[in-house]
Amino acid sequence: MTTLNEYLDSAGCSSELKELIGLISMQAVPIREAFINNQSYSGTENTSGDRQAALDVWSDEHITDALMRSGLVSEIASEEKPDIVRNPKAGTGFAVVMDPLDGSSLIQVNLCVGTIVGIYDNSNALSMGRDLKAAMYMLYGPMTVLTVSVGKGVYIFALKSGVYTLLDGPVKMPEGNLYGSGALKKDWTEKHSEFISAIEKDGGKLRYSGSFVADFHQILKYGGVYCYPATKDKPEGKLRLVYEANPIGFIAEQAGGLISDGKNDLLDIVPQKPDHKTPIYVGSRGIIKDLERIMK
Ligand code: AHM
Ligand code: MG
Repeated sequence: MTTLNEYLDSAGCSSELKELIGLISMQAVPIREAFINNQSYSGTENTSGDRQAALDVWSDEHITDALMRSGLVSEIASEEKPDIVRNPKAGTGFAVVMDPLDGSSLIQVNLCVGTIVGIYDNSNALSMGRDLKAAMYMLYGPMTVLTVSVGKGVYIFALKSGVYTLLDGPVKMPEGNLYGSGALKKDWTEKHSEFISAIEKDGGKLRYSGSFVADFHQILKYGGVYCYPATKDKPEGKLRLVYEANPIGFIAEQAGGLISDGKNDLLDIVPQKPDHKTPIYVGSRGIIKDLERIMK
């Protein structure tokens, strides 16, 4: 059985990148342990105005602490913090972007949530997604699973007795028929409604949990599309380019899929600010191409 370390060696990762991916992936253990004592809301909001769950705050502080102590990272941009955290002493040039706990409205109902992370090696957390050196997410489902790409395909590992071992990969996203869309239907734009109707006519099967990372994981494996669209009142949508779209988009593209705002490949957009929001459509290549035709 190939371990995560063995895979990263075979993919030609530097020892620093391997150490960083290893360190982040192992934070799944304490985060999982923390679920039981962090079931409430914290009474605070993040910069996007979302209510923060206690586990959002706990995971953010926990991962930030581990990264700062490692001395491996010079910039950390987190969905749960208004400002980028800097460590001028770090000499490696890694910048980490993260959503420490995505899908946090599902914590109290014990549905699948996860941690999304992107790694740049240019000391700049506000880079476009295409410049990512690596992207990964840990899913806290029945198993703890790590999906990772270092720009050489996508691989999935499962955590067993403290070691990540290969479960699947290289993963190729098929042209499947799953779809899920966020936002209230009454607020959808005409073009978005047209796109969803076309999918439904084609035999699309609805799957939407409210956890982007978990919803994306099934699109990665089965194919289809996850959307959080622009709405009539919020043209920029809800989700964030830096913490959510870029790492997931990088993984989607590495698996043969695409990510778009309806018109442009999101991986080519330079973030204007840490909490830059964007409409998101991510999934199978053919469906995203159809979407872009409809949205034109
Ligand atoms: P979070 O990072 O605070 O959890 O917010 C992002 C989440 C996504 O995981 C999910 O797809 C979306 O927000 C769900 O929003 P809604 O409840 O409006 O459908
Ligand atoms: Mg999120």
